[in-house]
Amino acid sequence: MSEKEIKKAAAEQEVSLEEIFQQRIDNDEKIEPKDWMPEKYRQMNIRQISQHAHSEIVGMLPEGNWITRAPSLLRKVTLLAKVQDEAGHGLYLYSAAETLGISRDEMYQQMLSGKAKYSSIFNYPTLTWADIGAIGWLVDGAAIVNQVSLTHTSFGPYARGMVRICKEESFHQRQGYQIMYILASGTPEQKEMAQDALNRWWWPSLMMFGPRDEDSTHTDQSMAWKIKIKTNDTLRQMFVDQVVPQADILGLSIPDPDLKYNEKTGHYDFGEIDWDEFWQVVKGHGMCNKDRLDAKNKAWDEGAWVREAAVAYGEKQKEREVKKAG
Ligand code: BYC
Repeated sequence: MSEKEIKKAAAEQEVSLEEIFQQRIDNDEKIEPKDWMPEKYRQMNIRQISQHAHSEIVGMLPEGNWITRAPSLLRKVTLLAKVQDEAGHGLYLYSAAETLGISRDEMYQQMLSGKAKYSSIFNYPTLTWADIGAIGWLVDGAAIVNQVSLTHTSFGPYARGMVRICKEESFHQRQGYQIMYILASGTPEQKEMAQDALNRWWWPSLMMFGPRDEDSTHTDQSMAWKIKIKTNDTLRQMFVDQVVPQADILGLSIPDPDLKYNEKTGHYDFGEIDWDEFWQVVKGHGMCNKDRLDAKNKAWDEGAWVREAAVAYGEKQKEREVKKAG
């Protein structure tokens, strides 16, 4: 609904533009880039989509770290494909955010300067091959829970991007789970490696869903505008309920003494997350925050000649076309 159309509808119904916009959201209509939207809706989408894009791009680093050390050619090819998929996800997401009127350069600079956030999970190191299994199983598993719900988000380009991303994440989750399965059913040392990776990645994976609902800044407005479809705590619980039986199949134990199935609620109760650690990581003081930003800045600086060459090539092509049309 363009500005002209929404103004007409608002005048006819004698309500504000915001009310018509809310009616559209309540009717599950998708909001498209050229539609009228409240400025805050635009900004909230830019924030979430660009942070999501940065997470995909920064998320390539801990896994990329293992491409040269994958234990077989098959594992190497699979990991390479996965890491490449993450780059693709970042690109779809930057494109979706660009339709809201911000340039990719601006978003990217916000990430490189540390102004924009990316998921806390990527500030933890990948110490062993089992970490690649744990990331696929838990991190991509958590991402799927969140992103399946986001396929119903109200902003059209974001919702459509999520459909494809979820399909690819599903392959990522399976490759991770398969790595864990092989290790967990291998030698005692391999099983120990898998358990160690689960011990280190469990709590950070739960933190991916963000602060508790009562501490979340954006949830209320985000839910009202259907930018978010489910709250942080609801998604976190869905993830725990999904993963506990998977850990049982692996014969691994989840590092939480308070984890227990609750007959009354039909869900697993779980222990308290270390919120101090979460906020430390979010504020830039995690184990790898500095390394990640240094690596992205280095790649940006060293890639300057590629960008310059691409622009020069584009200009040459254009000149040639003009001459041809001539
Ligand atoms: N890490 O009001 P809240 C992937 C921030 S990629 C860092 O609840 P919101 C993958 C939050 O930004 C996974 N910061 O926020 C890639 C806010 O700060 P600002 C990425 C966090 O937005 C490669 C403040 O805390 N997925 O899976 O309503 C390989 C208050 O929070 C985090 C997405 O981005 C965090 N974990 O809810 C493998 C999904 N949590 O912005 C896998 C899309 C919160 O006011 N995003 N903060 O300065 C979302 O669904 C939501 O943005 C969140 C947070 C649930 C993450």
